[in-house]
Amino acid sequence: MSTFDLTRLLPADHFGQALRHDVKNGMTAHPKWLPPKWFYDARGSELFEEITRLPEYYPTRAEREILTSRAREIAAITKARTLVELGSGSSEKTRLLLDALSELGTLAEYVPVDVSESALEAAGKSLAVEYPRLAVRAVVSDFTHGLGLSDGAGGPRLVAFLGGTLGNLLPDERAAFLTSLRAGLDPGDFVLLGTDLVKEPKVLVAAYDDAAGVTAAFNKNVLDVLNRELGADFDPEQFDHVALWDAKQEWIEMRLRSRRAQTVKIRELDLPVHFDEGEELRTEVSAKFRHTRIADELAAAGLRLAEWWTDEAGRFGLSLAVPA
Ligand code: SAH
Ligand code: AVI
Repeated sequence: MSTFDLTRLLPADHFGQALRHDVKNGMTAHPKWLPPKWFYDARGSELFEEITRLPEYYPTRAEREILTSRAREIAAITKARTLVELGSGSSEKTRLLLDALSELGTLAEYVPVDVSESALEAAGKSLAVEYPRLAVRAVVSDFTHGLGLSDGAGGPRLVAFLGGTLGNLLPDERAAFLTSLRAGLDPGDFVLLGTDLVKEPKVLVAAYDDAAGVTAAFNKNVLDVLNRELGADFDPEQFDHVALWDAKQEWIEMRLRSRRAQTVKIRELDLPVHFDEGEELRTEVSAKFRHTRIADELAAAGLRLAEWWTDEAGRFGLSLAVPA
């Protein structure tokens, strides 16, 4: 019998208040910035799915390649009864894990966790039909605000964090996130972490500045979110999409560059925001990793890297970690 339910973990007004706080904080900072989680309204989630199919955006294909060849091995090692997935989005690649764990016969529950309720609804409903013996218990939450990892159907639990989304956290957020993830684990649980790897800047920049302009639309969509949710009057046409490689930090930065001097009003915050001509608003960092840095950051959070796989071309890494 298939089950799908959806729980909102945070209080009803959480996201509204958090958006107000982040926008006030980021728009009055120098340089201006916004956290990338605000990309993902229903349209942003759809645009991200479109990005995953672009010829330039290799991470999804590379991670799928690894999961295709390793899912059975991951199932055999973890024997997971509960699969929790953070930032699950469409759960598209996750099906490889669900298939392998179902085939092994250990899996009872899948817990996708995401800020995007529309993505959870769409994915959860089809998964419940595709996997009739699985309980799908979606959770709308922000994984940077405490994980509240439920026991689900019980251990062992496999907590998957795929797609390279860890790289969208700033270094201090990343350390806090990994520490809180570790604190929520029991002995015998596992973490499966997907991370994009450092490579030629030309390849990286193209992945974030595609010829068809889908990433530009994804980037500008955050302005539509602010217009709708906070009564702002951004004209997305007056901003250019920028993607650049920061070789020192080893991350891609996405920015929106003001085409002219302009003052935008954010009505609900009673906040005028002035942009000089050419001034940039940082909307995302996407850190790229090396094997050693992943092992070190996991170790600093009390996690031991147990297995490490890459795709054939060495573009993307998948780590299996355990409590140290
Ligand atoms: N895991 C999928 C989707 C990656 S896109 C894949 O590999 O293709 C990133 C996902 O993380 C989006 O669905 C977005 O809504 C979600 N997300 C981003 N920040 C989040 C946060 N702070 N808390 C919970 N989910 C978040
Ligand atoms: C979700 N995350 C890992 C994506 C990335 O590649 O950093 C988001 C994205 N931003 C632009 N394109 C895709």
